[in-house]
Amino acid sequence: MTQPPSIIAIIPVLNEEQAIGKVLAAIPAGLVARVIVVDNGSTDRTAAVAAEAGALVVSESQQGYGAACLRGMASAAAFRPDIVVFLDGDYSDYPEEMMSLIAPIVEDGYDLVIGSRTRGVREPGALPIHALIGNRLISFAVRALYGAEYTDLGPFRAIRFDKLLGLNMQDRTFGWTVEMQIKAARMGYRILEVPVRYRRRIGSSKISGTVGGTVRATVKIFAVILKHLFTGRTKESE
Ligand SMILES: Nc1nc2c(ncn2[C@@H]2O[C@H](COP(=O)(O)OP(=O)(O)OP(=O)(O)O)[C@@H](O)[C@H]2O)c(=O)[nH]1
Ligand SMILES: [Mg+2]
Repeated sequence: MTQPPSIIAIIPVLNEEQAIGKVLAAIPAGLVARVIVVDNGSTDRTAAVAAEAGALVVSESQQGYGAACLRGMASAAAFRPDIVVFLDGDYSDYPEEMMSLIAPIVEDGYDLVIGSRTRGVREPGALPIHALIGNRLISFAVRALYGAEYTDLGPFRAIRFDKLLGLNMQDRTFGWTVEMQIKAARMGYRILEVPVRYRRRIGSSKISGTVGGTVRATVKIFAVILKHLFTGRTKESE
């Protein structure tokens, strides 16, 4: 890895005009070469606020968390980064903790570092009980099926860019995070979880704040887990 490493942050956003400015302001100065904000069809001033704060704003018209992350990856490629960091644009993550995700890659040779909200301190209500239960069930299933010791599917994560490309990411919705974790485990990547803090989002909740949204996301994630289990078996038996 070149010294110092080139780091790009990718933030998918859908109507986060109240939050995105605070997220961008909290990213440690000088740590990242560029912040890419992927506007996923916002109808508010999200894109303008992000551009005013100095981010590179790109747009992805097809909605979905994974679609936005894939667009961010495609834009990041032009910068030939060593490492990319993903985080949410709703101010739930603490961008000032970014170095704790990057340091294990730079100093200790990890490929993927995931910020675990269950290992970290959460503001009451930031991860409602149904979201915690969904998260537990998923982590348990991934451990049972793939042997990977994950405790969370948190959005705040850093990964070597070459290793990310090697995963051939496909999921265009909320299966994106678990897809990355399953594939990284299967590829034998060096993976680390570090505790991160998590607070209540700014703006209205779209997924985990509602039981219906959480159930839909959990079902989707289980579908991804099973799909990869089946695909892996097929490949192994070829
Ligand atoms: N829900 C949703 N979020 C998107 C989409 N595209 C990008 N995002 C952004 O992805 C990040 C994660 O989405 P959130 O809605 O915060 O999902 P969550 O944290 O599970 O749930 P809540 O914070 O309760 O809404 C946020 O920065 C969103 O603005 C999309 O199509 N749907
Ligand atoms: Mg959120």
